[in-house]
Amino acid sequence: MRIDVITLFPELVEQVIEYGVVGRAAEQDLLELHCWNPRDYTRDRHRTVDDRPYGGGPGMLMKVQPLQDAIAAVRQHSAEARLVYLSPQGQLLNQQKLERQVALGSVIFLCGRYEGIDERLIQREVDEEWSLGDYVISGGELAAMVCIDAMTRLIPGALGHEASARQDSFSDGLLDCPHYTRPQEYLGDRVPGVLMNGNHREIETWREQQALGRTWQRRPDLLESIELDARQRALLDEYIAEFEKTRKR
Ligand code: 4FN
Repeated sequence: MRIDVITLFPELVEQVIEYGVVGRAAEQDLLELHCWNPRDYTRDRHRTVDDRPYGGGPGMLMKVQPLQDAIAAVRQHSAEARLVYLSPQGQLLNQQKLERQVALGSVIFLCGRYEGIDERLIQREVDEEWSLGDYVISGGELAAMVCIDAMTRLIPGALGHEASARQDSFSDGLLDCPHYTRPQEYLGDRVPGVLMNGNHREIETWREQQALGRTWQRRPDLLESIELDARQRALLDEYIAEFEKTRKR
């Protein structure tokens, strides 16, 4: 899979292939990352990449011509790729959107800086707008790096066998169950007994029930987009009944 990134900070974005899962995927040529700096497409002596907003006001915008030329240059290599602008106006990103994009193949990420880019450029060039969440950040680069990490994990062969199995369990759309490691007793708190008894069927059921219950308690919005089977429904009902009981005491 090829990912192109248009950014004023290519050295920042390229860091993402220096470490961990993404690093190994790049080494194995499962991921090909290319950065394009609009500054390399400027035509003035000062290599200007920002410009003033019409209508006045504080802040600058990204200058149109260098961006336009950088986009044209990427398009020569990735003609068919989707161009995604990372911006707070975008659709909130989730695992499903990332899965779809990986299935489609190559993508070009456009990273904003300053106050963003000219609206006409968005209309002409941008296929999709994605947002990581509702907070102010300084540029789209960290958002692009999150997308690159999350997408790489979905490339077949990028994860080892064990991590791949874990990934599959994430894609059921539920939150994770709680996890425990040594010591068995930490500041007087003991590890749940079920995890110590070696009965793997029972452990699996407990974990699934915890995942369902915690999703119900902390992210009920996630449950609405999942179809629970009868067994899961029963496990969740039992969790809820137990919760209501201990709440009254
Ligand atoms: N951010 C908000 C409202 C208005 C502006 C911002 C903001 C970087 C170029 C965009 C932000 C958030 C999630 C990219 C935020 C994202 C960005 C993202 C982003 C510089 C202009 C800017 C109401 C969300 C707080 C700066 C809300 N996911 N402007 O952050 O690029 O991808």
